[in-house]
Amino acid sequence: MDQASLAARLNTRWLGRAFEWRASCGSTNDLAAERARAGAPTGLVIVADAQTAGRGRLGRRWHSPADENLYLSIVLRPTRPPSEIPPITLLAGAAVARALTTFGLQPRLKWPNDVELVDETGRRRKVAGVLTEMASAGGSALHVVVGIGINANAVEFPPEIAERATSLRRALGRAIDRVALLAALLDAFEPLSEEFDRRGPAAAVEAFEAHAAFPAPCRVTALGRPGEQIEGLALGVEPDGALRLQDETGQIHRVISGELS
Ligand code: BT5
Repeated sequence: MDQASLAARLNTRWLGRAFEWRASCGSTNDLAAERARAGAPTGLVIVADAQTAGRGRLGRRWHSPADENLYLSIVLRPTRPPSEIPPITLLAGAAVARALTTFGLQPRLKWPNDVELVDETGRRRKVAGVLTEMASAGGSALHVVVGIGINANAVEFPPEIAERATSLRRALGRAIDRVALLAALLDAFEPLSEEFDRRGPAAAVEAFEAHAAFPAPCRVTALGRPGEQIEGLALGVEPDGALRLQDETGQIHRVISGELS
């Protein structure tokens, strides 16, 4: 993947116009943070064909085999305060969903950071994930790194995720061009990111909800507290990005960070 072939497909003004490609790296999020600390501009995109230490949330692993899929990180320098940054995860999910829609798919977003496709048996399978990381100082966000992994052409998955993962290739029945996927993603993300800078989290929540299925029965585990679970109905997303959840007694909870199952 090179800058010229990406540039030829991109319709963005600033997103992906600075671009770095690696055959392999540990995690594109780490590389992007390093570039951001060294002064990289907003909109820098780093892509690796393989990651040796691809990460999810809470130190989980992101399965990142070579040459099949898309692993990228975007450096942003948002104008919003640090407290408003977490919903960028919702925004990125919406960008992935919009990009997949251009391939004829009907993605579903699962709060806060999963992109899923429904397979032929009705099972929801994860096709992409988002990991947003931020550096802030003195009440402002210095930079944000938005990491996105999309299973593009993987056909096989390791046993621990085989039941829950899928790829564009599996869903479409044909291999897809990763440059075209990346261009579609960046084209979708740029206007969303501009709207986020103007309107803040509300813009992220609206974009997210357009591809999410609410109300949805679910069980929520508070992040980092595996023993604490609430069962109920996910009703939607609050203006600040928190999940609105109704438990069995009818009480409404705001879940700021957690995981749905
Ligand atoms: C995520 O975390 O879904 C965020 C994934 C972000 C990956 C990108 S790749 C580019 C950039 N550089 C990085 O190092 N990371 C970002 P989380 O919600 O914690 O989900 C992780 C869980 O998803 C794992 O524990 C597995 O169960 C499952 N999983 C791992 N790899 C997967 C894959 N390739 N496809 C589907 N599910 C996977």
